[in-house]
Amino acid sequence: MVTIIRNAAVYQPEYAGKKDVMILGDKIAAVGENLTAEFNGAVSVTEIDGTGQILIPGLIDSHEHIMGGGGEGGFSTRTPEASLTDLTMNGVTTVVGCIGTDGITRDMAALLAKAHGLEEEGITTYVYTGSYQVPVHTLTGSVMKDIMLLDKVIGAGEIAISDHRSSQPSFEEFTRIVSDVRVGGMLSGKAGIVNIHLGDSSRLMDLIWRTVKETEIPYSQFLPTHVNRNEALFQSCIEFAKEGGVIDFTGNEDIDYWETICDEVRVCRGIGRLLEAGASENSFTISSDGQGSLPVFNSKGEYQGIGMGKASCLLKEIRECVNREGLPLETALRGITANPARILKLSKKGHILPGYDGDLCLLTEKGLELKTVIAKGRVMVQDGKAVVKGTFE
Ligand code: FWO
Ligand code: ZN
Repeated sequence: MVTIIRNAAVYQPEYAGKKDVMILGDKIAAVGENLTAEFNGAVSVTEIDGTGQILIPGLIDSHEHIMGGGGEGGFSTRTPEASLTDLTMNGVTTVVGCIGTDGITRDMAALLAKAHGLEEEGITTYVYTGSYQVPVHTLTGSVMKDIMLLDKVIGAGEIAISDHRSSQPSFEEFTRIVSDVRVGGMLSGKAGIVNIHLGDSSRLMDLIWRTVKETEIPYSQFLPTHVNRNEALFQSCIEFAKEGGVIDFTGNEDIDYWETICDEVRVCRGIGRLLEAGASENSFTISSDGQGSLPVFNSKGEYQGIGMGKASCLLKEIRECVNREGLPLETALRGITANPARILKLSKKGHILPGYDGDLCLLTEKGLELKTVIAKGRVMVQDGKAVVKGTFE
């Protein structure tokens, strides 16, 4: 299978000019000008005209509830799982699945099965072991074993802190988990990332700060998420990023509504502020929290209502970064390509370079509308329509 995309504006995510990109099998074979493939007719070559379009790496969503989550308002508020096209129709070709508040009716066996299913359907999947809860609910009985022995497990999460739904881990419990994840990652050549769910409480990033100040554990072990959920939390997270940590913004499809009920920081403005404060353009990721619940509680912790995250927020946030915040496209794109690839140690993802996986998206130059999605060399979306669907779609 050979595909050549011609004359697109290539963002690797660094802007590389108008280029052709050749995909051979499931890998990017070449990036250059006037590329030709000579196979003496033995292999058919598909040509895609990228004129007037932007070619970017397939999106990496580092935090998505692929098998559903939620339930904070009772069983009828459990959220549905992601179908293949919930991801591909929004440009996502790599996803890290996680479990949230409900670590009982959602478990690691089911999460892994869902991740394997999506992989069979054509995209790349990983998972975090655990859920909000401490002790961590693993598959093998040990965080370290899960990371070392289960291919898809690249870390632990989303472990909840500073939240009324958290297990309220002590400092000792918390640092034990983080050190197990660190050593498990080290021994298996994986990232060993602890994906931390940050809640709305005034304790903010306290447990993470204490860990990096009082132990030998480096900033790079953490990927705290929902950093933009309120102003005070975001300020602490800016400091974390300035000191070399990476922080994960949660995209929001309906920020105009959320801004009226809380002081959530708009993702594009948050990234703008982060860079103005002197943090590196490698210091942030954006994830969707897709299929996760977005419950609303009042100040007494009483449940008020619920929404659901969607992978569609990712490209929407990129458009806002460019159109509303005036950020360069290549900087904004880092948050869903190069940066998650680096922090999660996905060495074949997140860049348009020879030898990397054939995960690509074509967007219109004007409007940044998604037209084509290729995952591991296979066209999944064409002219904005899904040409490959999940088994029951
Ligand atoms: C956030 C996932 C939250 C689930 O605080 O953490 O609940 O288990 O599906 N969502 N609880 C949403 C905010 C960032 C708005 C989750 C969810
Ligand atoms: Zn969360």
